[in-house]
Amino acid sequence: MQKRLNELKIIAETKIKSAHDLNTLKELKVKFLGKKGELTSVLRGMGGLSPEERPQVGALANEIRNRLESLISSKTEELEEEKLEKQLREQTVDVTLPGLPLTVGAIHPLQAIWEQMEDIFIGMGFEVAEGPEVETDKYNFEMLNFLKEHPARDMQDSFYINPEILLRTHTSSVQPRTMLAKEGEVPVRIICPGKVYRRDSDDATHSHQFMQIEGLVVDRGVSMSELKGVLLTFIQKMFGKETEIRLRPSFFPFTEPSVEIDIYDPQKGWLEILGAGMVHPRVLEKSGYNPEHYTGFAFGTGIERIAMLKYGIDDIRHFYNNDLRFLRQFQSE
Ligand code: 2U9
Repeated sequence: MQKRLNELKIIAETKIKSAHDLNTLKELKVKFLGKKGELTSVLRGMGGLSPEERPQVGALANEIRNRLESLISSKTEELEEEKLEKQLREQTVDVTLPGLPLTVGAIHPLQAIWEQMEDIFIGMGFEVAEGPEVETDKYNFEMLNFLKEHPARDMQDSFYINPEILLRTHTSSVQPRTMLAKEGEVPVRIICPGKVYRRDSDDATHSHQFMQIEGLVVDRGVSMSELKGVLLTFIQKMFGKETEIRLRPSFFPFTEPSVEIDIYDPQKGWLEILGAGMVHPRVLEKSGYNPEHYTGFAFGTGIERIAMLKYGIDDIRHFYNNDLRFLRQFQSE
């Protein structure tokens, strides 16, 4: 039996030493040392040995097991190291190869104008206020002094969900919400940017959905000259500090007096850019501000309109088509 064990040892040693990969090594471990392996099967015959022989054979079998186990583990280490080295050799990075081009996105021109306008007004002490796009008749029309028969209230001009609820037609609905929340506290100095919806047919200058920024200031002693100063500052920061403006009389239900503001373009002449006015006393009153004590001014413009004037864009639909040839022109903005 000792002879059989020594033979087994020599065969196993030779095979382990000449193994070329980790899988073969695993198989050899099972073959020689596993539960159904060759060493175990030789040891099963120990029952037939004399009591003197048994400890000697047992000791030899243990010695062989230990020897084979340590041989397998050192060979495993050796093969793993070889495998790793091979991998490292094959995976060397050639740092001289050209890199993959990175595609860099650009801020959408409407987003850029939105952020620029926010920055300018925040710089003049305004806060940004937001409200829902699905609005009630109360905040979209009633609180802003639109009479019941005003054409904007017509089902044909606005997207109604039911007779009381519609998609807001201007961000002016945010202002009465903010004023009511302030419960008569002053100053109110807010801008309201956001999407608005009108039931228009889309063409080069109209879209059923566009973006506005409207602003509102309410305090004691707010005047038309402050309105003009704030809006001239905004316009000159947006279009250049030499830009000239003019004010024309206009009409909005929520302001009295109302004006439209034009900027002067040497090639195109006067271009309308903003609507504005002193907040109508009835509008102040409805939102909890006594018009005997407080006055206010408000203004509004389309973000698309500002972007079209600033970048010389002639069709509003360019903003929504996501044509990369158009959008890439704003890469460095
Ligand atoms: C309250 C009181 C007054 C907001 C104002 C305008 C003038 C205006 C339009 C211009 C073109 C928006 O993009 S547009 O359709 N807006 O001309 N908006 S004053 O006045 C308010 C708002 C809220 C409580």
